[in-house]
Amino acid sequence: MCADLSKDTKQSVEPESVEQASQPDLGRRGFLGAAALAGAGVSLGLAGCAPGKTSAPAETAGSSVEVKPGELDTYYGLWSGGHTGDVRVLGLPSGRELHRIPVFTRDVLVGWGITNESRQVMGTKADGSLQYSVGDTHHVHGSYKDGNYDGRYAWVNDKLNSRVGRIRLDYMVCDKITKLPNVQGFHGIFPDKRDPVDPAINYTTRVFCGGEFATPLPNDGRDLESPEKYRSLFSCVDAETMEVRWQALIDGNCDLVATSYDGKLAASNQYNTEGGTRYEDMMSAERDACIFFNIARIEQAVRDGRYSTFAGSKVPVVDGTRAANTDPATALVAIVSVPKNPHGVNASPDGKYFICAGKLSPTATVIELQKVLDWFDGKLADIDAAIVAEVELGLGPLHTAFDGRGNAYTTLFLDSQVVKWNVDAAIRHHGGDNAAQYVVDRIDVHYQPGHINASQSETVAADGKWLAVGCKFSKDRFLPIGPLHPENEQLIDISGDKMKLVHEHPVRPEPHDFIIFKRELLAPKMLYNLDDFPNAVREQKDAGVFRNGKEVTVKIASVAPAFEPREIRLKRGDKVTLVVTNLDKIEDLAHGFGIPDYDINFVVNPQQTASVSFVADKPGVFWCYCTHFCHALHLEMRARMIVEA
Ligand code: CUK
Ligand code: CUA
Ligand code: CA
Repeated sequence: MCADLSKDTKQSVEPESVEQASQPDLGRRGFLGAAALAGAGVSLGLAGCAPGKTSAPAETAGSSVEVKPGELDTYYGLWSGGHTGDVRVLGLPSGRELHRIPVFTRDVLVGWGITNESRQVMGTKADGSLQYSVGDTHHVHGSYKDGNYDGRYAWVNDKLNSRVGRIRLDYMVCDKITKLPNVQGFHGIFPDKRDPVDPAINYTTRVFCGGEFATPLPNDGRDLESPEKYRSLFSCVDAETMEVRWQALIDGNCDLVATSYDGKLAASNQYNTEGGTRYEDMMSAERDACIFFNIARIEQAVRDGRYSTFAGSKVPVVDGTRAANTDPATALVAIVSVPKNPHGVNASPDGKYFICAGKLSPTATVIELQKVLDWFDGKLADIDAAIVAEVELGLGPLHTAFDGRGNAYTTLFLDSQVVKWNVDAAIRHHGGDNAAQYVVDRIDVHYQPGHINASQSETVAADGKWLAVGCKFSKDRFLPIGPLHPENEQLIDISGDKMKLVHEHPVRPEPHDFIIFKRELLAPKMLYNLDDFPNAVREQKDAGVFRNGKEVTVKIASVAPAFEPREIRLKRGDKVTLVVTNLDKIEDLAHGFGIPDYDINFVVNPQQTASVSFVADKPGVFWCYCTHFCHALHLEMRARMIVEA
């Protein structure tokens, strides 16, 4: 342990020696082929497993990461849950998980996917069953105003079934889910930060969604064996209505998405400009691209009727393919060349640059926003001249965060490191100033980091305090729990010149991206409002069993520690809708409603109403009970449901 600590100390005190030890010989290793990538990943993985190699404890004693019992965190974090289909809410710097917001998949804790209200948001088929039961969230981003989060909404993607979920941040619940037509592998998502033309609209009105997997369009069984006809779509979703406003047809694919601070551009890195349908084909070209969408021009094209549609969708589709966009005067997109299979595109908080990480290239490419706009305006002849730096960082660069002081922090998946580098110095270096040292610091993380984000990173208020890293492998960092390891989330203090690893915690796989913002930017409501529920049972006297033939409505009011009514008499075969309103007005006084053998359980928060529908197909006595501890007489809080044979 002491040896490990000394290693950590060395890292922060003697940077040169660490640089020497960890700086990859980029000139020699250069670009990685697919085989090299796989090989390097495996060998690094095994090295990480060697006993005694790592496990340096977090420096907790006296460090500012500690949030004492009873104290509150100073930042919120919104984390994608991964293939659990939800969003996690964390407090930072403690890293304590405060909540999980179910979005695309059922959550039996609160009854998401069980109550009628949540099923309506999730979408059901004609037979009443849920449209989808699995999901895969990767990226979550908040709505903006004046370049900072405004606490209204967050959006999250479902890569598996190409859905966008919107979360109302006042109640921290998902209120809308939109399915993107003709899209498979919906991956990157980013809201715009203001309107591209109307300066009065200084807040988010659009959400951009990148389609990662190209398919035949429409994907209905035709063109299966014609990969040259496979295309993908970049979609724009209206932030308020959540309807898809338009889509842009592109060659190759989209991966991640970023937006400019002036609202004019949305960008997506493309790793498969080859249009390959086979693994090797996607890595055959030396360079791929970052595609920039000119939002004002695309929306003008839609207004002018310059679009087509695909069968099964009324959404206007503009032509964003290479061949159709060679003339800058009319182009809807600009395509900047970046090295082999990039991953991640991030907009710097000064509003000037987009940074694409190399993944298969050890580089980051810095693209200047103004130069891309100049190309559209006919002032820059070669779009690739928008690249102002392409610098070597290390092996497997994936995602980049910012501290608001001109530094970028990029994860190096293969090197298991975070590299801190100075963007201006990188630009000078690229411009021929070999003396410009752009790498400021490196730190080992454990292990193979994917996403990274800093407090307030992609806002005008980037504050350079904390950096969180989502490590995809935890290997030996935690007690063994069998074959499926947790992932490792690490927290780095970036307030000083040197990065300092201060905390880590295991997390159930597998989150990807996240945002961290000041707690003042969010003001969650702690009670619901009965007026928001048209079906609310407003008073105890309104409760009861109301029959209309075989259709029965059961209206239940809950006031701790009792339900009203306490007896529900039904006949076998009744079609029942059971509505529960929690009339308690006290914060934190939630009730649950579980019906044995009917596969029903859900939570009703103070002043909330929730309902379920079922057929009373099992005769007998069913003690419906409160499943959420609410009162000393919580166990007695029951209603007897009688189903007559
Ligand atoms: S992707 Cu997961 S590490 Cu889906 Cu954002 Cu890069
Ligand atoms: Cu109500 Cu427990
Ligand atoms: Ca490629």
